[in-house]
Amino acid sequence: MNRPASRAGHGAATIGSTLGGALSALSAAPGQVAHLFRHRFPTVAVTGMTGIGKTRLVDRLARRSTAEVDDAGSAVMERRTRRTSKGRGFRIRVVPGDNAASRLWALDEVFHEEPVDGVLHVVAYGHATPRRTGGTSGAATATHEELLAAELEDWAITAHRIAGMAVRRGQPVWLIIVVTKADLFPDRIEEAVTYYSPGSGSAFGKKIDELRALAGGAHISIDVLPMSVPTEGGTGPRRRSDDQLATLERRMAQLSGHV
Ligand SMILES: Nc1nc2c(ncn2[C@@H]2O[C@H](COP(=O)(O)OP(=O)(O)OP(=O)(O)O)[C@@H](O)[C@H]2O)c(=O)[nH]1
Ligand SMILES: [Mg+2]
Repeated sequence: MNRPASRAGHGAATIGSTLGGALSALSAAPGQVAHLFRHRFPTVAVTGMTGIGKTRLVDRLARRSTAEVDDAGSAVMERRTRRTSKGRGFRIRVVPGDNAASRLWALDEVFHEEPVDGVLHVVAYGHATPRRTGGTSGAATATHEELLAAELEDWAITAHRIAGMAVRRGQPVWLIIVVTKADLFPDRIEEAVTYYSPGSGSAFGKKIDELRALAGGAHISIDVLPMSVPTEGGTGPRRRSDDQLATLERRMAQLSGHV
C-alpha cells in the first residue's frame, strides 16, 4: 500500500522509465488516500424535524458553543468536524429540519450525491420546539401528540432516503436514533427508548421495522440512545448529559472502526 503512493510522489521523474507502473500508481494513489481519509473521517448525516435539537447536539459533538440565535432554526446545511485523538474524527452534515427547498437539496446531497457512512436521526419524544414556518407570524404552538406525529412523518421521509442509499451502496450503513432532550422527561427515558426501538410494536418501532424491510438485504445497523444537551447555565444534571455524550461517541467510534 505504501509503495505505489510513494512512487506516485515522484511520478514526474519516473514516468519515462517505468511508464506503465507509474501510471497505474498515479491512478491508484488518490483513491487510496481518499479511502484512508474516509476511514479516518467518515461522514455522518444528522437528520430530524425542525426544533428537535440537531444544532445543539452537533455543536456539543464538535465542542463548539451554540450560537445565540437558537430560535431561528437552520435554513441551510450546517457542517461541523468532530476531531478525536489519533487523527480521527467525523465530518458532520446537518440537514435543515424545516421543509424548505434547502432541505431537499441537503437530503439529496447526503443520501445520494455524496452518500454518508452513518446517520444520527434526532428525535425528542414529542418535545420539539414548535417553530413558525416562513411567512407566518405569532408564536407557534403544537400539542405533544401533534409533535409526536410530526416526528413520525419526518422519519418516514428520511427512512426512505436511507433505505435507497443502503440498497444502492451495497456496503453497511449505520443509524443511531438519538433521543434527545431527555432532561425534559427524566422519568420516561426508558419508555422513550423503547418507543423508538425496532420490534417494539410502537408507531415508530413499526416504521423502523419497515426501513429494514425496504432496505432488503442491505445491512443497516440500528441503535437507540438517550441524550440531553441542556442549555448552558441550565440546572439540569450535567453529569448524566456527559455520560450520555460519552456513550454516543463511543458507539460512533465503534461503528466506524476507530477502536
Ligand atoms: N432542554 C433541552 N433543550 C434542548 C436540548 N437540545 C436542544 N434544545 C433546545 O431546543 C431548541 C431547538 O434546538 P435546535 O438545536 O436549534 O434544533 P434544530 O434541530 O437544529 O432545528 P432546525 O435548525 O430548525 O432544524 C433550542 O431552543 C434548544 O436550546 C436538550 O437536550 N434539552
Ligand atoms: Mg438547527
